[in-house]
Amino acid sequence: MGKNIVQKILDAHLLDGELIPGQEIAIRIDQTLTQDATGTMSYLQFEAMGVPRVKTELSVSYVDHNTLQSGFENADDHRFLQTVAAKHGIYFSRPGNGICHQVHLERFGVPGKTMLGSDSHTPTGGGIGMIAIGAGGLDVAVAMGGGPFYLTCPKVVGVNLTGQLSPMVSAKDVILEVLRRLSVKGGVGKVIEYKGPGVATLSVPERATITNMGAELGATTSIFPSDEVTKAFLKAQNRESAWVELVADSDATYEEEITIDLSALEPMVACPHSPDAVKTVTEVGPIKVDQVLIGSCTNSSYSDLMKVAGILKGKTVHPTVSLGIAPGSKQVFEMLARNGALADLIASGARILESACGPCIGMGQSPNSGAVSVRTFNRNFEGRSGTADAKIYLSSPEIAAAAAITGVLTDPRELGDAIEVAMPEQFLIDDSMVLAPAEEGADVEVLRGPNIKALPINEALADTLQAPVLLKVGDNITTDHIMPAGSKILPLRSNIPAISQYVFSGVDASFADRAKEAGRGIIVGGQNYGQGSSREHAALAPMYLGVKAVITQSFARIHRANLINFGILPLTFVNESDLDKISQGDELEIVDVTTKLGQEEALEIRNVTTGETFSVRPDLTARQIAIIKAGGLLNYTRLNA
Ligand code: MIC
Ligand code: SF4
Repeated sequence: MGKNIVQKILDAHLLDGELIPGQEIAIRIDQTLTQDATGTMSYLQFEAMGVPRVKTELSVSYVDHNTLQSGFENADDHRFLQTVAAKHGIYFSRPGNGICHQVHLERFGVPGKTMLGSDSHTPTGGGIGMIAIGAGGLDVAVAMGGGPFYLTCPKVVGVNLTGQLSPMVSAKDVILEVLRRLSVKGGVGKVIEYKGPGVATLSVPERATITNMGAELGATTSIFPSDEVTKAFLKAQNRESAWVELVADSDATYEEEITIDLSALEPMVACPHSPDAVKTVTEVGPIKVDQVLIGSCTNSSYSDLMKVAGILKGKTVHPTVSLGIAPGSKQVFEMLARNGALADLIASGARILESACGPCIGMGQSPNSGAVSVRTFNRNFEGRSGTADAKIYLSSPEIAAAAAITGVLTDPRELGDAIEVAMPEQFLIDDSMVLAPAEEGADVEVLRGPNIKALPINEALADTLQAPVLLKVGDNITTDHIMPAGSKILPLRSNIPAISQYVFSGVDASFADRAKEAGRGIIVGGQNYGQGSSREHAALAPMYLGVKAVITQSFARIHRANLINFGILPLTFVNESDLDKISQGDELEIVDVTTKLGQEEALEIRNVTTGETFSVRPDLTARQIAIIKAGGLLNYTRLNA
């Protein structure tokens, strides 16, 4: 029987299990990437494993999230990352070189390979035909040490692309259409594989925009074929030898299929506060815009910014709009500078920002109170911008540039002639900001500033779990709710005692104090708990505060895996309505939990406060049960070493 691309790559990397959707499989990981905000923990964990050199084909450590350096903390983190990379065989992409996903696509991505990244937008690599998956830093550390990556074998959704995008309609509109149809949890347990005649009409950076934001579907990853377009992109990056052809067999099958006619798409935006609240620009109408931000790992490629420059050329930013532009990489930035497009951007009044994540993760450029901000980014969760009541719309670069000039949300087709940008035949290649590791790691001293604190280690699971419900929340709680980012909190990513003070701080300011006082606790939530980022701090910091279990109606993939990695029990209600049987403050009890895990499909929980009982499902594999019992993956790895 014919295979789709996902089956081909997984098959070639399969170490354990069978490719049957829903079953746990283990795969070999060829490449890893980390970024600074998750990387410090990941490398501390890697060090704790005692492996001298990474065992992957390629591992890269990027610094892109936290480059404000408003205190010594970030700079200390960067120095730690640089030295730890040199010691253990990891390439180091210096701050200034660009956003991890953009740089990786340009300089390192290889079709047909697997990649694990400690960032949820790692699937950007699917644009070049990789199986690129976002995971917690600990999973990435294990992969660097040569260990397998365990995942639930996904279903494969075939997205058949037909037709061709109309002028001023872009790749962003394609992924917004997918989000509109499937929703932020529509991709859970699935990989989205793009196919059909429309694929050949999309460039690699356009494909990467689509696979990047596939993360917002909750999908395991997304992937495009590797074809002549991929080959031309790699050739233009002087990397033609990395190309292999990768297409689905003609009789390949898919668990689900949908068709998108590219010709029928219109300019769209995701409205506040969810990436799937998608409407056409016409439907939303000409609302007043206060801020426009262009960049992020979704939309900061050379062609994206050339289109923006084309639209802004000879125009002035509207007097009531603040326009910020962050090129995705040094390559993009330098090419714009050399060809004059940067001058057009500057002349228009754009505020040029560093090649980094910046405002996407709340590091600067928070908009004014109540602002409408149009951004080419991938997430518009409430508060993520740093301004609690700001309203963020996610759009293509074309829409963003149009709004910057007119001051209102504008269909870019109204601006007149479309801007066409051809893919360059040759990108500007200069890898001087990527440092190769030392030949002899033993000679390298790892430099740790005072911001690098020891890893907290969990205790083994107790036989009876009795704890108070510290917090009860609703649906679609994001990791930004659980462990916020932003310029005050991000510098504390390598300091768990300090950062844990901010757990749920935007939801309930007294959470951390309450947890510390109780010494242990349970969190209760609704659907899709933990959606969004891969940050394991959203599990690690609650663990530090004594959280033992999270009970919800459903979980997002990466967060659930992170909970297990840190020894927190992820439980789902057998009857979803039992959520109503719990109030914040209730004392819950599970007796003989260590014995029952693995023996019984459902566990009984007694609400000690009300006397009621209800059932929950752990849905854990034997390996995951062993990890939880040990108090997390690090303890488990040590026990089994
Ligand atoms: C994000 O977009 O939320 C981040 C910041 O890139 C995170 C990683 C992190 O929190 O460090 C992600 O998406 O995984
Ligand atoms: Fe950086 Fe934003 Fe992309 Fe996350 S989503 S990697 S913060 S640019």
